[in-house]
Amino acid sequence: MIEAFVAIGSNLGDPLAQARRAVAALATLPESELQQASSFYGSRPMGPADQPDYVNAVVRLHTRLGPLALLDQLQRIELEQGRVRKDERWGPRTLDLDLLLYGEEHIQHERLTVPHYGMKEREFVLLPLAELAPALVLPCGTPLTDLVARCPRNGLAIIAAAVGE
Ligand code: A4P
Ligand code: MG
Repeated sequence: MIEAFVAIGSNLGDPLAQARRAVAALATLPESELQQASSFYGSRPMGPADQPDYVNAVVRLHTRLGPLALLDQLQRIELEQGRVRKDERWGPRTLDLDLLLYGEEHIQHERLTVPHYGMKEREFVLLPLAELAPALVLPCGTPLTDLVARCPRNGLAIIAAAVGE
């Protein structure tokens, strides 16, 4: 089994419910076991400010799926749960599932970059990840604690307990 970490992000409709549904869906992935889910965090939007705050979380999986098969599964969940119909047209995506880490692997594929390109600077990824794996060392050799120490919090706050707690 490979240990993988997946980031969840949502900022539309009922983002907390959306994020909880995502954890439930990730618990049913084939050839995989959900090990742990972080608390749910409220976060200010990175990028354009004229959008609602996000709910973010991270989960730890053990999986036998290859990285692209896992990405396929994440994108299937995004499609099944992340899009809502508004006035008979597809609304904006409400769920983002990013593969942060896949074991120790560095992956450069047209569909997949692992470690995820933005994870080292994003408080809404680093803090939930540190909750699950405080002693984690990234494949590049950087301890997660170093990244957390230098990352501004931008108002990040726990808004709900982890699933199962
Ligand atoms: N792709 C490549 N590598 C990966 C990976 N490691 N995991 C490709 C997942 N996908 C990966 O993704 C576009 C393509 O990236 C996919 O087709 C896949 O093959 P997408 O999810 O369709 O597009 P996106 O999410 O709009 O783009 P991107 O660049 O992933 O956006 P970000 O960087 O994720 O930003 N603010 C807060 N507070 N919290 C958030 O969660 N999220 C975003 C989205 C902006 N601001 C935010 C948050
Ligand atoms: Mg994304």
